[in-house]
Amino acid sequence: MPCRRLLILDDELAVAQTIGFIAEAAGVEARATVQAHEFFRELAQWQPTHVALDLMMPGMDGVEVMRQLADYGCRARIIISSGVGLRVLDAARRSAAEHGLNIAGVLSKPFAAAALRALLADTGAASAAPADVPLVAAFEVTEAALRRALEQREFRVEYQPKIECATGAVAGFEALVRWHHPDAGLLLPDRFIPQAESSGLIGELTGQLIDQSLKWLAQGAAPSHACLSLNLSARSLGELQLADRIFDCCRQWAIDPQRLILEVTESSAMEDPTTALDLLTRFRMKGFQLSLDDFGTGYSSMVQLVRLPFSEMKVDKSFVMTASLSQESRTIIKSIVELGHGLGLKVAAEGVEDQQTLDYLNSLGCDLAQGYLIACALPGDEVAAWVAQWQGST
Ligand code: G
Ligand code: G
Ligand code: MN
Repeated sequence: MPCRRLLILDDELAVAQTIGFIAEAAGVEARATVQAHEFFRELAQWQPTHVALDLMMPGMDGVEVMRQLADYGCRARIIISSGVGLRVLDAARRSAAEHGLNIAGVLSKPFAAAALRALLADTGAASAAPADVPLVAAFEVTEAALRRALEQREFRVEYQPKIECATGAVAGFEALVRWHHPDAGLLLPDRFIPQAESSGLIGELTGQLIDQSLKWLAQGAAPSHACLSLNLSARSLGELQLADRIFDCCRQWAIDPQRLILEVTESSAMEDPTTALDLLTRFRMKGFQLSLDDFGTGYSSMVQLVRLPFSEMKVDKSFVMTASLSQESRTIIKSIVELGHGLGLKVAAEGVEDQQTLDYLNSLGCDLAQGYLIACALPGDEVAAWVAQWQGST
């Protein structure tokens, strides 16, 4: 049997893990997710041959997830599971099949391990789309493809909230780019930023994203004091006009430059510290804030770091995501918070996935937090509703 990969979406982690164990015991690789955001990320990156989807999830609509799967042209074999009655499951199966999805069958909860094994063993040989066909055809990110996408304005910014640890108040949003490709579906930045950099198109891409996100900020979906963080590529740090360009854009939309935080990574700031110092100084002189992203993963000289005019430091998510499990990660976070505060910087932690970690960060005096516990990156037109709901619950 060809290599089978099962991706599970079930809002109950224990159920998702149980399905995963049964699959693995049957020789199928499995990954469990509990949120649609995680699920679609894995879908794009891991390209499962099979998908197990819970239909009834509070706060998330399994039918909507199926519609999106159809939009992506998902070719994986889909197993629909749920505690609802068989008739509802069957209606869902028919609707999914009408959307062109490749349905392996339905699994009514509670289910027997054997029923799941039978559905996994069925690779749909009779169907037009064999299970080992990857979900998204290998899509090559070429310079021409990037140029076309820039012309067609296929790059869309999403916004991930950032809160104050101590009060839970919304402090700002990080702009994260996504590429909505008409055939390949949703592409995440790791798939195309390196190519945009090497083909010399990163400047134009950054320009479009700045226009888009500043316009969004000016429209007022975010609270009026909220900051907007923008990621700058290492390549952009050699472009001395960038500061003027962003400044002009602020003027166009009547945005106070102090509301913008420009994020650069530790390694890119250290690549050419002299040029970086020039550009970063110009940014600060124009009133922008500067953040040192992914801190703790690069190899920077402490001296260079102190010389560069940062206002914030972001603890890399690899430490934060593992804080509740690893004493080592907690020790690293504690040292970074102390270092940042010692240098007079605000410290933000990204990758906060559980309450225990947020409590720990708060006990250290860490200023800001960002992560799936709070929210994932949201489309611009969903932010106002998220803010209202967040403010109502804190
Ligand atoms: O959510 P996520 O997969 O979006 O982001 C992955 C990486 O892509 C992060 O390291 C982030 O810094 C980078 N990234 C996201 N948006 C942008 C952008 O607009 N410009 C640049 N240069 N990098 C970005
Ligand atoms: O710019 P930077 O490398 O810091 O980009 C942040 C990245 O982290 C993005 O890819 C974003 O989607 C991702 N991210 C944000 N919050 C979390 C989280 O809580 N857990 C995980 N695993 N990733 C996160
Ligand atoms: Mn970032």
